[in-house]
Amino acid sequence: RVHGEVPTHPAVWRIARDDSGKEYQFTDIIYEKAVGEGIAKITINRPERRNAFRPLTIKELIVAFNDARDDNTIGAIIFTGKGTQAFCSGGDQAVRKADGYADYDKFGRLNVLDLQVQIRRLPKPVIAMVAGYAIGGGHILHMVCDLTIAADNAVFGQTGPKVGSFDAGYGSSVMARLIGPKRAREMWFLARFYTAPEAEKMGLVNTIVPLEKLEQETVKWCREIVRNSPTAIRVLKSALNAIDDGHAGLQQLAGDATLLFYGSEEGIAGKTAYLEHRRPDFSKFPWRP
Ligand code: S0N
Repeated sequence: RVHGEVPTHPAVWRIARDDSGKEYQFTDIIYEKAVGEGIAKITINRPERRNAFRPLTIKELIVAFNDARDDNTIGAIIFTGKGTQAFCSGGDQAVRKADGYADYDKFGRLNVLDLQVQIRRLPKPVIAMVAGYAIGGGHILHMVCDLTIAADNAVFGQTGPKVGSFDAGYGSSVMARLIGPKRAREMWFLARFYTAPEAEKMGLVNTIVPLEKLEQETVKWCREIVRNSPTAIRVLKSALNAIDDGHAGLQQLAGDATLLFYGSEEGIAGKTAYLEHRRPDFSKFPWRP
C-alpha cells in the first residue's frame, strides 16, 4: 500500500561504462545496467562451455562486481549465465593444472575464492538468476549469492568427488548452513544432481519460475529491493553473514556501525573538536540504556 505495485515491464539494459565513460570491454562476461532502475546485471558469457569459468572470467567478474559496488546508484546486482542451458558449470577443467586454473599466466590460481569473498562482503544484495545447470564451482557461486531465483529447468549439484576436486571453504560451510549438515554431506559425498523443486525444498533457492519468466521475475524482486532503505539492507546483509564469517563478518558489521556513527552529531562533535585543537564536549550526549 505504501509503495504501490511493483512494475513488471522488461528492464532496458545498457552496457556499463567505466569511470572514463567508455563501455566496459570484456571477453568472458557481459556487464550491464538497467536504465534508471538501480540494477546491474553481470553475465558469464561462455555458453559453449556451459559458462564454465577460467581465471580470466573471474578476473573480469571481479572488476564488474567492484564497479557495481562503487556505483552508488546501484542497489541490486543480478548474477547470471548466458543462455538457457547453464548458470555456470564451475571451473573450466580444460585449463585446470596441478596448481589451480591457468590461462593468462603460466602458473595456476583459484581466484574464484576471491570472487566468493567479494560477493559475500559486497554491501548490496547479489541475486543469482539460474537457468539450467549450476554445477560444481558454479553451484557454489549461486550459494554465496544472497538470493537465488531459479528457472524450472534449473539443475543443482556438486561434482567434486567425481572430477577430483572439492571446495572445503564456503562451498562446504555455507552449504551446510543453507541446507543442513546431513544434506550437505549427501550433496558432496554422492555428487547427485537436483531438480529445481528438489533444490527449493532443500532451501537452496528462493523461488522457481517458468524459464520464460526468469528475468522478469528476477527484475521484479530487484525492483522491490531497490525501493527499500539502502542502509537497512546493507546492515542486514552484514548481520546475516556476521557469525558465519567470523572476524571478517564482525568487521563488516562493525564497519557499518562506524559508517553510521560518522554521520551522527556525536561523531561529528569529536572530529570537529580534533580539527579545532580543543577538547571535545560530549556532555550533551546521553549514555543510553
Ligand atoms: C554441466 C553439465 C552437467 C552439462 O551437461 P550437458 O548439457 O550435457 O553439456 P556437455 O556436453 O557436457 O557440455 C557442453 C560443452 O561444455 C563443456 N563443459 C561443460 N562444463 C565444463 C567445465 N566445467 N569445464 C570445461 N568444459 C566444460 C563440455 O566439455 C562440452 O564441450 P565439448 O562439446 O567441446 O566437449 C556437464 O557439462 C558437466 O558435468 N560439466 C562439468 C561440471 C564440473 O565437473 N565442473 C567442475 C567442478 N569443479 C569445480 O567447479 C571446482 C572449482 C572450484 O570452484 C574450486 C573451488 C574451491 C577450491 C577448489 C576448486 C577446484 O578447482 O576444485
